[in-house]
Amino acid sequence: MSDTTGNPLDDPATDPFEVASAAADDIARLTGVDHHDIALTLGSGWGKAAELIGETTATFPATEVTGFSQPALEGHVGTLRSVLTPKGRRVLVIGARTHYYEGHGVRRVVHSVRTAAAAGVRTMVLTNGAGGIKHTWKPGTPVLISDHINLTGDSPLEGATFIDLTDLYSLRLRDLARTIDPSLDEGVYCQFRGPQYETPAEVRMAKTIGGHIVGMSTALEAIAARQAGMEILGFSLITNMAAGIQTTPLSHQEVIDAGREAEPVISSLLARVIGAL
Ligand code: 8IG
Repeated sequence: MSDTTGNPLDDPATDPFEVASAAADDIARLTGVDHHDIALTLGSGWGKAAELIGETTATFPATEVTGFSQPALEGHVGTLRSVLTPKGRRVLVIGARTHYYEGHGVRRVVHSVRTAAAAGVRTMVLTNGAGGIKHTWKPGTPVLISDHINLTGDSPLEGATFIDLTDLYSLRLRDLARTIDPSLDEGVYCQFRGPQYETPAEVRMAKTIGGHIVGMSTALEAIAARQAGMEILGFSLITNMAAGIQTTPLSHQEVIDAGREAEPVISSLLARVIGAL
């Protein structure tokens, strides 16, 4: 089943959808909930939303679930939880993102999305911290993702799997989010491989090709979510102006600080949006 890493996803002979199905069984056992309706991946700055969505009925380390990796980064909590909303909907909150730059391959990157799908989820909410290209976006601004440009050169799809990505970030769900906060702006998310931030020239390129947000996650996850037939809502928290847009150098600390400051506001926004789903 698995090679020396102990993760079955690292064995090319393993079917990633079977691993996701085993992971969904683990989640059903650990939560006592055999079907989740919504999944929410928490990126930098969005962590407090989980408490506001509803009542947490189970919390456990992601490492107890088949195929999940240890978190690479402090500030990325490796926890999964099951939350019951006031409307009676079950939300799987994923605080355990595996990033592409970790170098474990795209199967591990999208495993949480495929697991959510196997757990019955139909609505996938993806959040991240990211750099902003629009000058009007100050650090701490939440924005909707309207579309993406995948600059990783990779894909979660294997073989001749031709998948339509029109309306990947559901217009219906973006409109619904704007009924909660009409001031929400939106933009095109460019996924770079990372982990280095962009050069100013790369940010100018992203802007020229139609990008407004630069990040290191989400696009590959959204592709996998679409493959699984889920409806997708994407939010970026602009934690910094992209390189060259601001004059000062980027730092991870700046990202953490902006996230911390914006957290109460964006978490309540996210909770209200999820309440309306
Ligand atoms: I937070 O400026 C965060 N993540 N690629 N560029 C990229 N990813 C990011 C950035 C950024 N800020």
